[in-house]
Amino acid sequence: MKSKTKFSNNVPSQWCPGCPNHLILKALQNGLEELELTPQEVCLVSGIGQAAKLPHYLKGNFFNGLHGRALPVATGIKLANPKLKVIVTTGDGDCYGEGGNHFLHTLRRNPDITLLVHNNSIYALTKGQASPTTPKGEKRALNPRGVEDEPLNPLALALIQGTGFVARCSALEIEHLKEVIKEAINYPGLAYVDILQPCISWLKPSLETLKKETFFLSHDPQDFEQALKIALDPAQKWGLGIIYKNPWPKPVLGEGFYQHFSLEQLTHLPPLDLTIAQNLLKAH
Ligand SMILES: Cc1ncc(C[n+]2csc(CCOP(=O)(O)OP(=O)(O)O)c2C)c(N)n1
Ligand code: SF4
Ligand SMILES: [Mg+2]
Repeated sequence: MKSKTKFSNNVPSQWCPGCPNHLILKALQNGLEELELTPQEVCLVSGIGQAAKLPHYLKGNFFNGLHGRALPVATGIKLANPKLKVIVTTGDGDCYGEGGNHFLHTLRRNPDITLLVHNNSIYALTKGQASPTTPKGEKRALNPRGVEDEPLNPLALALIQGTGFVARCSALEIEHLKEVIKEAINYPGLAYVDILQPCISWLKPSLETLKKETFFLSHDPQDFEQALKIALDPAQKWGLGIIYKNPWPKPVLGEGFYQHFSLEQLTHLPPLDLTIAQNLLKAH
């Protein structure tokens, strides 16, 4: 794994030394380089949180917006310029909590973007409060008697919403992570990767737990029923790999628009919409 790529920049990192977010960044930079992409062809989109800082440290286009709002922005960017590789980097709080509504609707809309969730099961930036993926019973400063809610199962949710590419990776398995990221970027449609990312300051889960418990899955990722079983089975919660990859990708958001309308047909639209439509057709 190269430490310097054409996606490296010199922005000083605000992450704790030793945070596995550094490994996710490295896997992404190397993956993009191996795909022979240029910084001009990539657009990173994020909200707020430690995970959401990743676009600051990668050379390329980026949009750093409001907490939880990365997915609708990324969808808009992809529709406006379908040639860009659009990648969202977000945390479990940002994506499943504050942005839960956007997560749900992006899953069913199927824009052709890549979604990387740094899942440390806490709100790390704001000092370790419980997030939607914090295990039940876990004691936190604001939950001194333990979290009462059942954790969200975002992988199962993504599967039942018809997401074509669903994977679980570990930030500590950096080569594997890089390969899955490359496959996700090349997948036509929403490709979603939940990345187990221990936070070494607030310790969820510990590095040792992650190293000890994770294993590589060996099922057929084209088998939807098997994929759903894995996502629902607590005994498989440390299983890493592509859980599901639909070999018959669904149409992506916007595809119908580009395929079924000509510029002539669009001349009946009101002036503002016509300008947007012309730009879209030119970009495609
Ligand atoms: C609307 C809004 N609510 C709350 C916050 C405070 N806030 C900033 S980051 C964050 C949690 C981020 O958690 P996560 O997405 O899991 O990222 P991590 O820091 O764990 O990588 C919160 C609650 C905010 N900035 N904006
Ligand atoms: S607080 Fe946790 S997630 Fe944030 S940079 Fe430090 S180790 Fe990483
Ligand atoms: Mg988090």
